[in-house]
Amino acid sequence: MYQPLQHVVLWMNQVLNVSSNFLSYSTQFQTSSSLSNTTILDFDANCSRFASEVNIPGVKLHFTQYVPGGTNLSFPENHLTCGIPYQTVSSDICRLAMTVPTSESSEISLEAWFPVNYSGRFLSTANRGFSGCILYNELEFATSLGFASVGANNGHNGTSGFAFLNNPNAIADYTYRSVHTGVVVGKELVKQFYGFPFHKSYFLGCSSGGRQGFKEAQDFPADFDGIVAGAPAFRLTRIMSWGGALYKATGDSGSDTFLTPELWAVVYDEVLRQCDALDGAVDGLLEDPGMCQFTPETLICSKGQTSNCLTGKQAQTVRTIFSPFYSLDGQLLFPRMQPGINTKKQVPFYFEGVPWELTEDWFKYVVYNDTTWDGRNFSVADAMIAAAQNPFNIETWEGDLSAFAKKGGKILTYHGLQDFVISSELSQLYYAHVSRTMDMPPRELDSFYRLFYVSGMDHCRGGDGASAIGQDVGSSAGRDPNENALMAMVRWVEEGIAPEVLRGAKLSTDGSVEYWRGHCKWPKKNRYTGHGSITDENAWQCT
Ligand SMILES: [Ca+2]
Repeated sequence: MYQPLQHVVLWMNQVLNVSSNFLSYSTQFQTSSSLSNTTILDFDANCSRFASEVNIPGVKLHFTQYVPGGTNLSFPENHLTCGIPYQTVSSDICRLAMTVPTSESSEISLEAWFPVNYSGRFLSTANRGFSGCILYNELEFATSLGFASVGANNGHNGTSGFAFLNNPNAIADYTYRSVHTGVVVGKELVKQFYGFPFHKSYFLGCSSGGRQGFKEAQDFPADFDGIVAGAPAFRLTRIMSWGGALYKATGDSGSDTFLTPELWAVVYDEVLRQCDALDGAVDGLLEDPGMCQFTPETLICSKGQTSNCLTGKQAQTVRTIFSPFYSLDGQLLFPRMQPGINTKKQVPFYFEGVPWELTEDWFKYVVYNDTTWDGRNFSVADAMIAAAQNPFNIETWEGDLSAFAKKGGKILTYHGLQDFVISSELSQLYYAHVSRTMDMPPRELDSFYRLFYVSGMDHCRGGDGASAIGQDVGSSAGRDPNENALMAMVRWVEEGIAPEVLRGAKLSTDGSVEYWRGHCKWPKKNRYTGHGSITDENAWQCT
């Protein structure tokens, strides 16, 4: 057992600037530049020494590395498909890299990044897609805010689903075990490294990571005090099938049902013409896509018209995409793609005339264990087989969050209204499911579970609107809880002040704020009051 050193405690006190009032420590902390050189040297030495002192059964620590703030850290061993070859680290950290077994024949790669300017808070990052990738950018985001953070590789390396082939252990790691194992180990490492335990525990993730956050709330309610989960991939098998269904709707690029990027641009203009003003403001953003019952038939070519218009078959393609996806026996498999995705700027990969890679991977490597399965043959019958299979309950659709709520846990979830990967309607379906399962109306769910829709946000980030809510390293206008979703969660957990709106910034390319907009807490919707500039957040009202 690592023994806390006197100077560790001393610099902890220096960093935290607290003594007896630890729990009331606010969301502010000192930057490492205000620490003395002696403190940094001690931290560096402790980081090096820790490699021989860590003692957790099963954990194989490969190295520890002191990383001074400003270092551009490269990851030569990171799988190329992960797309994170390097990461600038803004604060002084101790980096620990290890493997941890998850069964007799499986393991995760785990990294722990422990900042000098530790706020006393633990945080787990998550993953994306099928990725077996440690999200170093999210570790940087969290450590820059003072969290002692961990990130794991989901039990495999790279973004392909190939690792799942005849390998239930890899699927179990992906579904729940990688994150949970990382949390158990990470929390113990925090205690051994800093010499005293964290006081609150947090989760940050989006997409597959959003699903991992809800999986934790459902199955391991003690793991976190606060969970920030974006665009959660609930109903994962159905997302895979929906991808197959969307491809079948468009057909191959040569088929008469297919729309070119030029035609998708025409469709987007028509969506805005029909629905942009429904929220009171013609600003290129739909605040409430639920009000948009899009009629693509207005785009059918008039006699003699040969461009910028659709055939009847193409209009059917668009109508199918903006309609729910049903099973053979009439059950809802997946909600519609919400209107308002900007298909003028970017045609979603579902519409590109080839089967979506993840759909093919899921059916090849999980559903059928058949590497010859061809996404062009996808049918609704396949969707039903996949949904019934639901390995390790990856659907993450449990509606009872009472264990998590009872211990005081909080969930803040957000979903972009321009999300072209996971329909934003999925989040309100899950919200309604929890509401009915727990017999709680929204005003009671508010005590522990809040959903915010973010207009003009693509999948997890980006988009045309005020989408920088403080969810990742490139989507933050500040550290203040009023401008940062993660710090808003901290304030909710530690001070009991829950966010009524989630403020988002529209960032220009140089990172400056063009305007703010307050995103409403579901089921309220944003509406322009008609008074003041459209880019003035006070000109909008949640009703
Ligand atoms: Ca609008």
